[in-house]
This record gives sequence, structure tokens and C-alpha cells, in this order.
Amino acid sequence: MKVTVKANANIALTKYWGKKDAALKTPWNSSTSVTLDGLETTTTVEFDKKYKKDEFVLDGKEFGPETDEFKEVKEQLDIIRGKAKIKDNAKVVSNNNFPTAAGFASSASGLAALTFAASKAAGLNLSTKELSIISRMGSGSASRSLIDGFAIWHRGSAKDGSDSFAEQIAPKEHWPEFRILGCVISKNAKKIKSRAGMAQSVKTSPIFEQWYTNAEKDAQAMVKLIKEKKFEELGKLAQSNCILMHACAMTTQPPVIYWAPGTLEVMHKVLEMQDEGMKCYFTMDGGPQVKIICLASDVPKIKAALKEIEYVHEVIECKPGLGPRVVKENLF
Ligand code: 2P0
Repeated sequence: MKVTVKANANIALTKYWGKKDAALKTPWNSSTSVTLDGLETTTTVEFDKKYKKDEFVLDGKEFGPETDEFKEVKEQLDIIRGKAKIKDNAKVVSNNNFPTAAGFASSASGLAALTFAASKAAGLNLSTKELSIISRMGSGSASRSLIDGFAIWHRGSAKDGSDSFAEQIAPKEHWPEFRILGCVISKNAKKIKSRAGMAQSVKTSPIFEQWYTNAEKDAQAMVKLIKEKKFEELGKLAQSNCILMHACAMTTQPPVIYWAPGTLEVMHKVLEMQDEGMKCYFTMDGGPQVKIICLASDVPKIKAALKEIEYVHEVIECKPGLGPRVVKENLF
């Protein structure tokens, strides 16, 4: 059976930075996010004896067995094959609709779409919790892309990772005015992959314990602020959580510094707008792009202010988005 699924990217409102168990991809702390409308991965999977080996095509390019991309996909397929007790090889074709270098991680939507599509194609009918756990084993943040709207990924405490999964805090309809403005600062900044960066932080940052202890409290506090729609407090918490995550990254050996001059310029502009009474807040992930958290009514003013900054190439506006869903049009 051929199955096609669309899944969306998500942005962490309180971050994940560091694995407790590298194989299971369980985190030191819980994290929270909003799934983003419009930033989608579409993936078609088919298991069939006619395939002599697994095949993986992403954005029109075939990835061979020696590539990291292929290995990641194969690992997910192997988990699904194990659960479904099948041995057939699979063909996987995947497309991202992301604007170039938008700075939103495609691994989250990619692994969520792959896991969901492969499970259905293998004849499994897994719960969101099970899908979230399997997606997490592909990429931590993918566990959160299984959720419509606002999510918390529980760090869990079970040795086998069975209680480390994402759960809905509120659906997207809970807060339709919520916006994320993705500011594209640099399209070709040299990037340390999050996976490698966070592994070094766990080992070497002198503030790692402080980071994850604080981040766990932040995640729990964020759940309440989302439920109660306390926007100002939410924005301030997301911003301070992001700064501590980056402090942890920067105090890693060798240092993991994602900020570029344009990143700082946008951060200062956001702080300036806050001083003038605007309700907008910044957050950054494993790259130089700044994401501004705001409400729909303030978007025109914020966009106008960003126009003055030469470093900002593009602004991508996102609303809260859907969880993964099966669609009819197959990619092959
Ligand atoms: C997050 N990031 O919470 C944090 C904030 C980046 C900064 O999750 O190794 O691709 O596959 O589990 O999920 C990016 O890391 O890492 C990430 P793996 P992932 O969104």
C-alpha cells in the first residue's frame, strides 16, 4: 500500500538542548512548541517486494546508502518493519515546501511525516503517543510535530523511553491570533548541527545542569501560560529560555555560537519595540535566524520595523498549524 502524509515543522517555545540517552533520544528536560502552518513536508512511502533495496528521494535528489540522510530514513523504516513484522524494502519520496534557508528545522516535519506514512503503509494503526515516541527516535524535535497546535514533549523517566513523548496542550483553534515571524538573516551561515552541538554542551558546558533544571521549570510554566493565553508572560518566558539555551551552547567547548551580526540587530530591535510597549519577543534555534513571537494585530507594525534592517532578507509569517494527516495525492 502506498501512503502519503503531510506534516508541519514546529518551533520550540521552551527548548530541548541535550540528550540524556543518545540512542533513545530522550532529553534532559521537557520542551514546548507550536506546530507551524504552511511549513510542510510531504512524504510517500510504499513497502513492496519489488524494491531490491530501500530507496530515498528528497526534494528530487536520490540519497544513496552511504549518506546520513539515507541512514536516518532506514533506521525509522527498520523500527516500523520490526513493529509490523514485515521484511519488504521501501521506496520513500519526500518534498519540503520550505522557503530556502527559512531557518525552520525540516528534520522535525520530515521525521514526523516519514514515521506516520511508513506506519500506515505497513498496515499499522498506531496512537499519536506511539508515533511521537518513534518520531523522537529519529529526531527529538520531531516528537512535537505529531501534535496539532501547542505541544509539550515530556522528558519522561522510564529506562526504555516509553514515557518520553509529545502531547497536546491546546489545539490550533485555541489561539488563532498567535503568530511566529521567521526572519531570514543569512542563507549560508556555517552551521554546527544541533545534534553535534548539544552533545558537546552536555559534556562540556559548565552551566549545563543549570540550563536543563531551569528549562524543565520553564516547560511546565509554559503549559499553564498557553492554556491561560497569557501572551506577555509567554513571550518573556520563551525569550529568557532561548537566551539560556544559547548561553549553554556558547559556553560549550568548542563554542557553539549560532548568532550572526543580523541576529543581534533583530534582537535589539525587538527589545526596542518592547520598550515602546509592543508585545513581541524573540527566539532562535540552531542557526542565525530570529523568530519573533507576536499576535496578528501587531504583525504590520513589526514587519515595517524589520524593513529597516538590511540583514533581514525575508520574513515568513506562520500561524499555529495542524498535526500530520494522510492526503490522497501520492508523490510517485
Ligand atoms: C528545539 N532544537 O527544541 C531545539 C532548540 C534546536 C534548538 O530540537 O539530534 O534536530 O535529531 O534530536 O531535534 C534541533 O535538534 O536534534 C532542536 P536531534 P533536533 O527545537
